[in-house]
Amino acid sequence: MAATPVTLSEHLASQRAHLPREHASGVVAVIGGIARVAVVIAQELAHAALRDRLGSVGGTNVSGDEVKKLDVWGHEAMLAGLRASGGCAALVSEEAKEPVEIPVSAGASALVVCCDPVDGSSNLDVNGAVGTIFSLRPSRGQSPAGPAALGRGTEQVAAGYVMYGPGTVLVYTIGHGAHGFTLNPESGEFLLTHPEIRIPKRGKVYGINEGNYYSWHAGQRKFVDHLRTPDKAEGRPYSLRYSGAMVADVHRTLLDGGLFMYPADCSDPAKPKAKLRLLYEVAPMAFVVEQAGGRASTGAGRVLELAATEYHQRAAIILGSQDDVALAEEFYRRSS
Ligand code: AFP
Repeated sequence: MAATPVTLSEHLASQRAHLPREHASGVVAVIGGIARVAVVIAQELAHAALRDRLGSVGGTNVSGDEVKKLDVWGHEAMLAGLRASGGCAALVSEEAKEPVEIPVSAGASALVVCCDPVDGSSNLDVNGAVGTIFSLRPSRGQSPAGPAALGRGTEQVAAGYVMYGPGTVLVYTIGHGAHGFTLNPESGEFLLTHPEIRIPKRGKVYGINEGNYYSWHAGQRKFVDHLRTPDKAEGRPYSLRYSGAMVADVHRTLLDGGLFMYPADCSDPAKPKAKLRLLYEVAPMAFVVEQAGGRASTGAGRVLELAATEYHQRAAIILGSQDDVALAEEFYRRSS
């Protein structure tokens, strides 16, 4: 008889001992709350075309991206879920310029959540994969709590993502490995399907928006040229896969190895411009990937050492298999 699958709640309960005591209840409550919201988001995505939820609301968000109806709805759903969890003192969201304070949950043990509720939303209208990315940081009892989100990625207590693809998958870390769960749509429960994820030391696939090739740092261009240059003995060329949704590209990289990269636009070398947001895209994914035995770099150093000074700050990222990311850094060094 097959063993009874472990639910997300059971797994979180079993991980409590690895958490600092003051955050244990908050982390369990908040990740549980995010999982409940993810079930609703998955259902809403499946019905979006039928409920007139596709398309844009006609404006741009603080990062200058076109705002989709589901971005706004996802933000409200996440805020309600975090409020109900009782463990979140403030939400830093892609869809809000300033942190949203939740004073009712404030206190020394409460957490600040940084979240992109519907990441990859330009995929929505073509029925492509999208995701939710989240990061939990201590509020340190600050009031307002939002500013506690600023600081290094190493300060994260937990992080993870939900990928809405053919199946809905939630991956989380509390700094004790990375674990993946698949939603059983019948019961509404996330079940452990990918325990202790370990990213292969080296991969065969890279993911990057190659349309930006001419704006990259010389080291980045030379590295991608290298990955594309055939060398049978070395396992090249690598294959290219790119979905336009960070969650889908990181999830593939986590399971199969290789690289996901979003380097800065270096058209003006004096002012490199990154695209992805540090607090709710780059830092949480770096935490998850490191916990799976991989590496996350800006090209010049470890992503988790970057300190955020603004809520919607951007950062470059090269993440994935240890050896592949180390080689990318080597190409940057040689070209600087
Ligand atoms: P959207 O949420 O605006 O679609 O942006 C998605 C994203 O932040 C990230 O999930 C993707 O990896 C990246 O942007 C895609 O960017 P490009 O369209 O420039 O390749």
